[in-house]
Amino acid sequence: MELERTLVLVKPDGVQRGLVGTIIGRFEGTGMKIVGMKLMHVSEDLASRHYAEHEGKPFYDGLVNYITSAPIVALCLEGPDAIAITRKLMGATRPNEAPPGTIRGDFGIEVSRNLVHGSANKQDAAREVGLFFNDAELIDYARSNDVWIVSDEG
Ligand code: DAT
Ligand code: MG
Repeated sequence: MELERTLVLVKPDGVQRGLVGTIIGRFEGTGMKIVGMKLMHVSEDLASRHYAEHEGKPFYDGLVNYITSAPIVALCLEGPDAIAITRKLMGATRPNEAPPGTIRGDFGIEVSRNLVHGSANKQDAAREVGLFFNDAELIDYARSNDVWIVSDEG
């Protein structure tokens, strides 16, 4: 399995509701490695670049208002298949379609307050990690238990 990096955002509702630890814990629990993490405000400019694919859609203005309305926590997670694993833990975009056990299924009700972002594919992941983190903010390090999370024997 190829080592991937992906962008995760705990959106303003997750921060406001005190769910940062719970949400990060779900991702950490898999063994994915946190290689970048910060509390930050998203500017209008960053929001419009991050959500460029949605520009012109009916929910776009609301989406930009929401993501810029209060602080978020941005994370870069690393691991084999990190993009798909992150999306699986998040659940479907609409919380009412996200199964129990997923972040959106367990903590969300409405699509416009769905708590968490995760990059959709490799191309988006590379672009989005680059929007939220500079090189110095992404830390390469080993963990003593890495061999108990991913076998080097294939
Ligand atoms: P995802 O966040 O699961 O990748 P997406 O990329 O299709 O979903 O949309 C980005 C965000 O936009 C999504 O998390 C919530 C919001 N959104 C999507 N569709 C919406 C809709 N029909 N009404 C309101 N907000 C919506
Ligand atoms: Mg998306």
